[in-house]
Amino acid sequence: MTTWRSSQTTRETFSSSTLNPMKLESAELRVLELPLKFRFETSFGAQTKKEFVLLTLHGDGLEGYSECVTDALPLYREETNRTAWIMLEELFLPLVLGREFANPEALNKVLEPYKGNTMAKATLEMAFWDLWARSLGLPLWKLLGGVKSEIPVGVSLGIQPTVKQTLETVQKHFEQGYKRIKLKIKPGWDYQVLEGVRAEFPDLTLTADANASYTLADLPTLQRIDGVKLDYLEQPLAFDDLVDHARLQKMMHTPICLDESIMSAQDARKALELGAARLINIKVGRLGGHLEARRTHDVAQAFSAPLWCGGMLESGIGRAHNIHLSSLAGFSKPGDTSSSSRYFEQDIVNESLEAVNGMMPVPQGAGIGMSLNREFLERVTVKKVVLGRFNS
Ligand code: OSB
Ligand code: MG
Repeated sequence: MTTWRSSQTTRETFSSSTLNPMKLESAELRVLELPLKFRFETSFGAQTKKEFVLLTLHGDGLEGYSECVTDALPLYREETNRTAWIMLEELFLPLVLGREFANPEALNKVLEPYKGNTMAKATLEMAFWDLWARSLGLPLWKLLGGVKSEIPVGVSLGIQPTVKQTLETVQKHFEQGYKRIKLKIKPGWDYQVLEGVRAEFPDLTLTADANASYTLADLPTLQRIDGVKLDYLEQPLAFDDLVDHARLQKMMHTPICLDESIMSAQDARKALELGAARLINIKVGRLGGHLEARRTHDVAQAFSAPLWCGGMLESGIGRAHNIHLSSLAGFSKPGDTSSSSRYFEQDIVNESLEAVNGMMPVPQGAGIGMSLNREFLERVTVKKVVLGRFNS
């Protein structure tokens, strides 16, 4: 019987475990379309629905679930729903179906030679973690080495038509107890709105996310933003840049947090070493899965850099994965995984994921602790394929 003395003990025990090899028998890929309750506008575009790929893995009479964080278009990073679907259907799933894996490390070895496509890879790895954790009868957070039973969360608020509307939505979420408010900004919609919110909410933990929409030519604007007392400024410069971020950080007091630029634990190490960022936004779906997310967490901790868990407007499946990961000790700042009911009238899971006073409980059931609402799932499915049932 294993005892849970520390996250390290948990990691070693289960990373090397061959207790429960899992044979992957078949997989189901779906594209789902969920209407959003609000129009979500960022510097790269606006969306009114969440279109995403859902993966179910079957093995040992159990199911494991994950969702891919890609969107229809490559506006955040390069991958899209279609590229992820192709990589999963034509390469990654055929490589693993019919095979047995001792643990997620063994599964990842198969994916490792293939460059990039971290969002597609994460989808497979995350579903495997869920399935494997269910087969062990343990909640995912324990296997990952989590230490918290609830996590602090904030909200990410899209660009509003006016400053007045921004103040209203900030007020509403502030009253709901969210621990941090992040505002999306873009050139032409930045200092004025941030300053307006700061004037009304002098003590609010406020941040801004530019989603890569500035360059060093915008330095005068960025230095004005530096006066708003943001907790941090997220991804001001290009999605693939570290060097200019390091230059910018030298010219600003506000800590820079990188999101898009960090695709691996090595990227985090390089960014922190260069001074391109002082904080990291971890997204398991961007980093290629829980193992790489955990390595990124460990790198940030080694640099004493704060980190937090981002979101991509996930349904209850991806949201639950994010919450389990956020239970690790290094997630010192509030994440973006707010209540599911903020985003969707109806989620695809039966369990609720609701924050109370800015604290989100970590699900305690086996795996991610989520079950699918089958009837609703069918209604929102726009494409479906089953793989491997006859060739394993
Ligand atoms: O940059 O963090 C981001 C949503 C889609 C794409 C990128 C980002 C976001 C968010 C929303 O900020 C976070 C959430 O509420 O899930
Ligand atoms: Mg971001």
